[in-house]
Amino acid sequence: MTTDLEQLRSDLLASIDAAAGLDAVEALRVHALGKQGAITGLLKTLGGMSPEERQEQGPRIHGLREAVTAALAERKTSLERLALDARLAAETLDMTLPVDSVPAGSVHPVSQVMDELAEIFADLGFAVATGPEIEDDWHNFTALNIPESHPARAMHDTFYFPPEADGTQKHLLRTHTSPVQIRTMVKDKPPIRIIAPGRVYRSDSDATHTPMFHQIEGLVIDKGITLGHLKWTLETFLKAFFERDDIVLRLRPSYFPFTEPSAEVDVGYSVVNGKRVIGGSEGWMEVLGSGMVHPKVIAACGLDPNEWQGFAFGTGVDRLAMLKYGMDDLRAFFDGDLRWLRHYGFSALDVPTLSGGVGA
Ligand code: 2NL
Repeated sequence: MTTDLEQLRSDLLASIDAAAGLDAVEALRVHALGKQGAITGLLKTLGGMSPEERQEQGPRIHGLREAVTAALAERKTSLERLALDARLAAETLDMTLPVDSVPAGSVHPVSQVMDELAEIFADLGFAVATGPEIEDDWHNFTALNIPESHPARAMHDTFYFPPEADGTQKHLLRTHTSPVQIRTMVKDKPPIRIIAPGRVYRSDSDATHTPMFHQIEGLVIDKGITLGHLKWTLETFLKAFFERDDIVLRLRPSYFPFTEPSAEVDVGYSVVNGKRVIGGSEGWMEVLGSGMVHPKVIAACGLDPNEWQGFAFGTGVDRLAMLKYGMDDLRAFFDGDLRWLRHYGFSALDVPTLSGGVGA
């Protein structure tokens, strides 16, 4: 009996120790401690023993049951820990994997160009300003010296929201980013140097117009600002953006309600493989609108036009992207076609810098 118990104990403990999985541990528990189990069987024999025998065998059989129970629990815990370790190891992410070697999204050319513009103008001391896309009549038109009768205010150009319950304030989708500059002039003390890039909306849709497009405007307000500052700024910007030194500018008199005098900015282009590229002097292409900020606009923002002057300019970001990266269909910009995005998109790591070439 003694050797049988010792044998059973060492067999069971060895099997438990060698159990390969939780299923094997459970099978051993049933085998030893289940209804038909070996130890359960031994416990049942206690009832038929003489008191002396029971006094001797009882503690030994109970001791065996406790040892086996403890060994099962210990093996179970260690197997669970091994399983967790294996899972943690399997689910590890290798943070050192190069991002551009796996299939990933791309940066839209409009976003890339916006980043390039922010980088170039930051170097010239301009901050990026943003504002709401849902504007009111005053910030979008009135403060910019655009009269009630101006065609830009017509329903067919501007997306208006239904009137308020009291019939007053007309909300609209901003038709340009100028209201961002108005808000900055109202809020901040000059000197001001900002660019305002963002989405703008006009009720227009054909091969060359989309109802939503992207604009960037720039504004400088300071003392003693002249057209010379405007021309130098635009020339420096265009050279950095198109990454060429042979950029020539022509300022042509024009009209905007919010600038006086106003000038359209033409840039010299050349023809390469049948396509127009910026730079050289084979012809002129209109690229920006600009001018000296109208005194009425400065006054509308609560500043004294005799003390503060400035220049402003504006252009289409989508068009700048097309000119620089050679796309010829504006509508493709907003189709979300994956083949187009893969072809014209930029890597997330391709961050524009002045030293690396903004369009590197
Ligand atoms: C264009 C022309 C322009 C401005 C935008 C501006 C803004 C304020 C005051 C005065 Cl707050 N001017 N912006 C000035 C001249 C031209 O944009 O062709 N845009 C696409």
